[in-house]
Amino acid sequence: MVKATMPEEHHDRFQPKSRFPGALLKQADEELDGLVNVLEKEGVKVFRPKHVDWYDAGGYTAAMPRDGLITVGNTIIEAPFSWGCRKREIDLAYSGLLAKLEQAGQFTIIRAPKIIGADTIYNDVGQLADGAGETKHNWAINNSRPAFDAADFMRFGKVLIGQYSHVTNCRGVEYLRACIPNGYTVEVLDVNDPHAMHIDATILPLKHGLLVYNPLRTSEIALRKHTVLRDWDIWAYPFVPKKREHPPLYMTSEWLCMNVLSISECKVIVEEKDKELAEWVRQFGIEPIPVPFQHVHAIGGSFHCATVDLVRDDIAG
Ligand code: DAV
Repeated sequence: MVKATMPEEHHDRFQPKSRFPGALLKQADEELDGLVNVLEKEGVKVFRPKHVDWYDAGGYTAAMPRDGLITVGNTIIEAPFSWGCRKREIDLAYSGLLAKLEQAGQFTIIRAPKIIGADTIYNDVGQLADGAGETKHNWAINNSRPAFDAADFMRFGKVLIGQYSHVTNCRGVEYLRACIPNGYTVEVLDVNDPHAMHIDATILPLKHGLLVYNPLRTSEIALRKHTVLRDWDIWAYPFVPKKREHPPLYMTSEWLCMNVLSISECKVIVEEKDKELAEWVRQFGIEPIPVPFQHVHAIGGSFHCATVDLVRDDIAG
């Protein structure tokens, strides 16, 4: 899994009981607080996860809720993670909040199914597993049980568009289809990404009717096959993202620059150093809100990964 999805120079970090550097975490915490301030100023109600000592608990982080939870209408679905070290993430950091939302009658929560017996999802990988024939790569997981990360899917009105990846298998897609409320569907995008893990540095819906895609991973032709996107204005990401040394991107590619957070039809939160992107979105009547976030990047994601929206104004159905 690590070899398939992480930048090679950081593979040795991915060991049990391997801490992120303390100074980096401190700065990442400050950046997260800064993001919360900005969101609240913009009128967004923000919940934070419970603090968990992941070193003791034997996990990784709960800083990326986009991977573990997806909201579809009034239903919040917990992802059946494939990574062993992530299986308790929602339980330990988010279950209190989920229980409150459920008790308030606002949401139905579907918790991930328990795995009975040994988890065999990594057994005999390296060749296409049974039932994975429609996918192209030799994924790091087989199809022995449902697995997906929520960040492999995005919702466009009543249609969820997703991808197969090193963490999402065919049974995972079927499981998600079975969980979503009536009237919603799941479609799989044709993505060419041998390192695929999460679709939110591959497609970026900036607002209703306007989508940016990563031209190394997918194409306008592939996107237009999805009826919901037929009339959208579709753009290839217009810049070549710069590689960077510090703070390190332990777990992601430089395409993390696409992992911005649209908070309305006319405002998007972008990393403060991504000045080109910030200027570029203005032509669409979108105001960029620059926020420093490079230390959070090191933990595995940017603004989209580090948040999960529960309720949004319904702009277009
Ligand atoms: O392209 O490195 C970033 C998304 C992480 N949740 C990438 C994927």
